[in-house]
Amino acid sequence: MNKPFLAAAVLALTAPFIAGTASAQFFAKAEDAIKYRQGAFQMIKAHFSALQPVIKGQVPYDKARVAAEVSVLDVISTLPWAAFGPGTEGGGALEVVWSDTNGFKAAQDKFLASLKPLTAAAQEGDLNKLRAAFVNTGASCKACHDNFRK
Ligand code: ASC
Repeated sequence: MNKPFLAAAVLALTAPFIAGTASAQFFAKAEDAIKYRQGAFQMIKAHFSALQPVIKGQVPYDKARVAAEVSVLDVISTLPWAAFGPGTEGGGALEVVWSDTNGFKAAQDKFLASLKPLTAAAQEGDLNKLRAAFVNTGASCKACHDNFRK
């Protein structure tokens, strides 16, 4: 394989990642999109739950660790949504995800917006603010599960 061809091939394969992380057309099969979003939600759950002992006062508040955890959440919270493209119905998602796209988008936005005060509290190092923001984010998780998940 000559070099220009290889470079073009690599670009063609990686372009979807560059153009739009997890853009819907990246997934070859619906099943791939379902697995991707479920994996992303598992990571979100793991990193959100990691804050719980701090929130509950079961471990001492370590500002740097919490801030690092929240910055991971800020990134991974953006990942699942593009994997709910047309034709990827299934998994744990209710049909309403695809029939009420505005409602689903609003629920996503609420979750993403809830991370802003969480991030601010984590950077400030204020445990009381962190607690309030954590509860608010958890409520946005639950609201979306109640309305859009089986
Ligand atoms: C979690 C988790 C969720 C949310 C939700 C909040 O820790 O895994 O899905 O909080 O249960 O009500």
